[in-house]
Formats: sequence, structure tokens, C-alpha cells
Amino acid sequence: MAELESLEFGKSDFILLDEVTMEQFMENLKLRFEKGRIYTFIGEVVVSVNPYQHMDIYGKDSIEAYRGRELYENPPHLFSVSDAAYKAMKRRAKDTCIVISGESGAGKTEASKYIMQYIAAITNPALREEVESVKHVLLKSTCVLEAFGNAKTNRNDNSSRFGKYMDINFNFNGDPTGGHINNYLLEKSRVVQQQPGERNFHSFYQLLRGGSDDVLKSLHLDNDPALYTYTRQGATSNNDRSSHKAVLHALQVIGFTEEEIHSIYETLAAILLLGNLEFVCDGESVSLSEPLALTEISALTQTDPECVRTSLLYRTVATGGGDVIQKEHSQQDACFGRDAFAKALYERLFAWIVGRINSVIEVKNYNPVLHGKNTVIGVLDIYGFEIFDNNSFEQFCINYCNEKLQHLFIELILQQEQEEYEREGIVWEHVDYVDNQIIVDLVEQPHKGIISVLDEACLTVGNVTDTVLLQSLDQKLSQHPHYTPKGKDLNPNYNLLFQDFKRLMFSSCNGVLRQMWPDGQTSITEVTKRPQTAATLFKNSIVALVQKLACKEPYYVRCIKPNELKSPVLFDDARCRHQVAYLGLLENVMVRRAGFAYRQPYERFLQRYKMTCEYTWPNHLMPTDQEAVRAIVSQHGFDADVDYGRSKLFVRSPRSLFSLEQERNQLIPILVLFLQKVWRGAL
Ligand code: AOV
Ligand code: MG
Repeated sequence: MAELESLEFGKSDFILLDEVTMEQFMENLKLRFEKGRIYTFIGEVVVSVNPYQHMDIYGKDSIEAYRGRELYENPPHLFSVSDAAYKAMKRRAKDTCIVISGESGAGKTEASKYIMQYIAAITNPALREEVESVKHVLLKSTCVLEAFGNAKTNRNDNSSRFGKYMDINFNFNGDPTGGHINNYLLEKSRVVQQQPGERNFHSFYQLLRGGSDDVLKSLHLDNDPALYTYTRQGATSNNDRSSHKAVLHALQVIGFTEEEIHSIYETLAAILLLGNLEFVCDGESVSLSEPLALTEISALTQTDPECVRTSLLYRTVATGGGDVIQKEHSQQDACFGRDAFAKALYERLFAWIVGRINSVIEVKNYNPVLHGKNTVIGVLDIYGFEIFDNNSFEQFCINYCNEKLQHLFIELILQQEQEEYEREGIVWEHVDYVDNQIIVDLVEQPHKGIISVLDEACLTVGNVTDTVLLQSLDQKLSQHPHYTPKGKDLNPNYNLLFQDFKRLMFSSCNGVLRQMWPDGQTSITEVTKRPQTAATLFKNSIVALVQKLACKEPYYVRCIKPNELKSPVLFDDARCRHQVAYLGLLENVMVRRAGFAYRQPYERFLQRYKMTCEYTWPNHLMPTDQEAVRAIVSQHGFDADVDYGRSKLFVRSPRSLFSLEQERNQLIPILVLFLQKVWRGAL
């Protein structure tokens, strides 16, 4: 509302559009983007357009302006939702969450960082040391996770290749006491292969470009990414060197020991060297072409070189009779095994880092009787929807996850409206919206969903080829209106990491590495159980995530990517319109407006508008606030436009509020003048 008068920036809330049409929506979105107003409300939802340039709106002054204020008192901002989520948590002891969605490169991760910074800035005014240190670790963890979990893709130079959900715990004072990070399916295939124009995870380049000569030497590495198969194609960036310093510092601040940090780098080095191993076949048997690299890998992982060699060239299998034999790999299997090993090393390293951070920030010794209710704000920043020239299993998972979140959005936004109307005793009008349940079902339904078919194929004994899988998908799903048969490679679901590697790593003399491979202690005869497939594991983790979000009071940031060129000035109409459509933003406005565009607790409404009515200024004498509000509404003649809830006034059309707001704006200078005179004693 603060921006009502400055219409040159467009409407600060889409609810205020004259008509809710795609044309008007887009016109407003574009105008605001061009005027540098990257945030716009839909009620409590914040729509954000990636500015692709530095914005001077996140500093101390901005933080102060939003701190403790109501949504309508300031222009729309990430800080508005952050503060709303924080207030709800603190005042009403509610667990809340902020869900940030949008496609790859739309600005989710940046948004999540500003939100965290805001929450950190407004809490712990007493500067208590233990709270400050929790805040520090929470903020620093982002830097570490980005280094290991982000990479340059063709859509985003700093694309999150994992999903992240972070809970921040608060004590009754509203100060952070700890947190917990959940990570979702890291795109580990990137470790061994990237599409043209893309890079491996930042961490590799940072180490190679930023590590000191001594460190690199101790890791048997050279400083040139072009020397390693896994990093060869990615160009180094200017930031790699400085980022390395920042990450190292962050690791230290979080509390990683020198030994742990060294183990992290040793693992990265081992992966790079593994990638350079080639296998040669002399017609009979397969052997390694680089015996020196083998010794270095074994030194880095503190394992026996002979064991490294055998686990790369052979696989141990238990025969039906209970015997254990060594089976030699084909050249192709050996390459496949090597890559699977490299991917697993990285994935486990990542999971271990997350776990280690959690062990530092998890709330310890919290006594609810002593400390009051422990409340939570969750921040979700997941990998965004993406389509590449070559899409694999991971894109399938990422996009499925985005469908799930979209579905949750639909449910919660509608559900919340309905609940609010019911709570306040207001009659609710229905709006039709596109429900993507059908897509979610296509993926996850038991027995006939894609994941189910995939599982069946992967767990069938024997060699299942992609063709067999595709046939089976066609067979089961060809009738589905949203299924299009297409030949694509879905291999990564079958997590074929030979058990030999697990046992090898568990035999390491490095305690940190051993921690990452606890399953390496299982004996060969025990591991024949069918493992769960990656798809099912992922589905289960996303279902759990959705449950976690659904039991919290949600706040939404909907991010839009204005163009494909990372340009700060280009607003690609068609691309933006497409996003507005699939994010369901127009329906969001309709739902919000169909009922009532504005709602305000009586007390707040009075505070703001009591000056516009003789019966309420300076204070009303009526028995209840509701009656006082009735007096204001009647005096302005919009009785027909409102409904009175139990604790709130509901206003159907925004125009009624415009007029009130305008009158208020006209009155303020007069009142100020009046008050100045009073102070000067002139009256
Ligand atoms: P994403 O998280 O939504 O993509 P990012 O948050 O990484 O996207 O944003 C991509 C890039 O856009 C950033 O690296 C910045 O250069 C720029 N950017 C985004 N938001 C802002 C902002 N508020 N101010 C200035 N620049 C910004 V992905 O992780 O790929 O789905 O998986
Ligand atoms: Mg991201």
C-alpha cells in the first residue's frame, strides 16, 4: 500500500489490477521489472523477477525498514515475507516455512540467502554469544554447500545441483538456537560427465585454482583442470581462487578440524585421479594403464594399493553354494565401476559434510519446560525445473519434485483461504484452477506410475536394457493423457556401485573416510538383499519433505526468470508469460480476489484509518473495535463491499481501500501541520 501513490511503478500487489487478465498481469510485471521493482505481492505471496544486476535493496537500512512491520506498510520485498514468517512464529508460536520456487536460474538460491541474512539480522538484539555463533554457522554453511553442491549449467552459472531444506530453530525469545539441513538427491552424475558448456561442481576448480602449491603437491595434483578427465571441459572462472579461500574459512568457522578439511581435499583429489585411470584390454584380461595414479589414490584414501587395484578390476560375488569368488570385469564394466565409485565418493562426501554441519548446529540440551516452546522456520531452496538437450534421470527427479511443490502450493493456498473464511465465518466463493495432481500421479502412483515401472525394471534379475524399460512404460502408460513415449536414457536409477568399493573404503585408515562408508562393513553374503532404487528413495524423501512443509504455516516466494541471456534489461514476454501460467499466478490472484482482496484485523484497520472518520478520531468510544470499523466503512459508503469476520474486516474490492488510502494521504499533511501548531502552542 505504501506504493499506491506511485503508480508509475505499476501496482505493488497484483490484487489491485483493474481486471485479472493475463494481459494486465504481464503488463504490470514488465513495467515493474523495467522500473527496477523486482518484487510484487499477490496478497502475502511475493513474486520476484531475477534482476540480473546488483540491487541496492538488501542493506541495513532496508532491513530496518521492514523489521516488525506489516506487509502493506512497505513496498513488496523478500524481507516482507521473511518478517511475516518470523512474526507468525514469534507472536503465535507457529512453525512456519518459506517455500521458494521457480525454474532454474530464476533466483531461488539468492532469495534464500537474503532471507537467511534478514532473519539473522533481526534476531539476537542482545548479541548473546551462543546465538551469534549459531547464526554464523547457519550463514557460513551456505557458502560450503554451494561450493560442493552447485555447478555451472547452461541455465545458471551457479546452479544448485541438490535440494536444500533448512530448519532454523528458535527459542521463546525468537532467537535462533540451532538448525538442521536436509539435502535432496545431489546430481552426482555431474562428477564424471557434464554437458557441453557446463562444469563439474565448483569445489574441484576451487581446489585446483585456489589450493596452494604445497597443498596441491601433497594431494598429487597439478593446478590445471584441463589435466583431469572429470574437469577437463569446464573453464575455470575468476572466482574460483577467491571462493576457495572463502570456503576454507567457512569450513574453519563452522568447526571442521584441520584433519577433516584435509580429508575433504584428499577425497576430491582421489576422485580427480580416479577419473584419469584408463583400462587396457590385451584380448584376455583387463589391466590399468596408470599404475602411478593407483598408488596415489591409495595414498590419498589411505587404503592398500593392491586392494584398490582389485576392486577396480574385479568384483566379488557370492555363488549360490555360498562360496565367494572374484569375477574379472570387462573393460566396459571396469570403466563403469570406476565412474560409479567416483560418483559415490563425491555423494558421500557431500552427505558427510551436511551431516557434519548438522552436528554443529543441531539444538542440544533443549528443555521445553525451561526454555519454552521451540519453534521453527523452514526455508526451502530446491533445484528448479529444467529441460536440457539431453535429459536424464536426474532431470526427471528434479522436475517431479517441482511438480510436487506446485501441488502443495495449490493445496495450501486454496486450503488456507477456505480455512480463513471458515474461521471468520465468511461465505466462500469457489475459483477453478488447474490441478497438477494428474502429473504427480503419473510419476508416483503405486503399481502404474513411472517410478513403479522403473523400479520393476531395475529390480528384475538379469540385464534390463533401456529398450525393455521404455517398452514397459509404453505398455502401462500409453493411455495416460500426459504421457508421451520418448526414447531416453534413464540409467542412473540403477545404483550399480559394486560392493567391493564400499568394503575398500571402509578399510581405509582414515577415520573420516570410514565414517562415510559405514555399509562397507557388511559381509559379501549379507548384501544380496534388493536395494531400494534411487527413484524410490528420492520419492520417499520428497513425500517426507512435503509432509514437513504441510504442517507448517507456509509463505511463498515465486521466482521468475526474465530471459535466457542473463540480461538485466530484457523482459522476454513469451518466456515470462509461460512461467506465470505454469506457476498458476493468475489463479492465485483470482482466488485471492474472488473472495476478498484485503483483510485486516479490526485493530490494525483502526490504527491506520481512524483519522478519516469523526467518530473514531482520535479514539472511538464504541463498545468494540468492530463497531468502530463499521462506523468508518459506513461513513465512506462502502458497506456493500465488505464483510465482518470475527476478528477481521474483509474488503472485496481494492477500490474501497484506494479511496480510504487516498483520503488518509490527504489528511496526513494537514494533521502534521495541526500537530506542529499544537506543539508550538499556537492552538
Ligand atoms: P536458482 O537458484 O533459482 O537456480 P540463482 O538464485 O542461483 O537461481 O540465481 C541465478 C543468478 O541470477 C545468480 O547467480 C545471480 O547472478 C542472479 N540473481 C538472482 N537473484 C538476484 C538478485 N536478487 N539480485 C541480483 N542478482 C540476482 V537453480 O539453483 O539453477 O534452480 O538449480
Ligand atoms: Mg539454486
